[in-house]
Amino acid sequence: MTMKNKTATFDVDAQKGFTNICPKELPVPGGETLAPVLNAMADLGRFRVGSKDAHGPAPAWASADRALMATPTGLAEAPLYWPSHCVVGTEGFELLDGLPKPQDYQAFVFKGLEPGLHPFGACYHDVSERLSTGVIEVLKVEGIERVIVGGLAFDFCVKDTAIQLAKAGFEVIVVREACRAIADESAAAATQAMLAAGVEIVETVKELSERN
Ligand code: VGL
Repeated sequence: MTMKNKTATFDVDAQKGFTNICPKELPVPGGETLAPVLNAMADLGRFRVGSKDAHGPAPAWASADRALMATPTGLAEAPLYWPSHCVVGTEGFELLDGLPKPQDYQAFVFKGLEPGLHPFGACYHDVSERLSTGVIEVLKVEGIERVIVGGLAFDFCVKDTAIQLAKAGFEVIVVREACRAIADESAAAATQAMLAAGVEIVETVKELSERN
């Protein structure tokens, strides 16, 4: 098998709720621009995986007070306050225009529906990483060894998904131009955490495509 045959790509939470299209949710600067680069990234793999934040209307962690954003809730399984975002059935729940529909991916994860659980990584439904979403198992059954990751946001859901995949034994590469971050400070911390977990970070799809 060629390496491409053993490679999956993962579009993490590439949703309108993380863009300026939905300014009352969690707009990540530049988030709305990612569809073309995620589509180019997908050409590097055989198996394309996506995830969505799929929240209900009134979860325990939601606060309209933006001053509370990313501050602790005291809840172990929903640790930080966020403005309500990616509510099932709203525009913020939709994938970015230009991406495939969820049903056109090879595997797709919906996470965060349970009101008391706000996971970041797409591999587990819970923060304590006990309840698998099944995506690690699917990738293993498919013979995938390497996962290339992009999406929103670099400093939260992309970071945790990449680290979970690395812990599960995959070679993980995050493509920086295929991600946008909520804030510079958390992006710097996320970079350090991913490197410490053995995740590789490259700048562009092009440099990866020229590698093999
Ligand atoms: C995310 C903050 C809150 C993300 C989700 O997808 O990175 N960040 N919920």
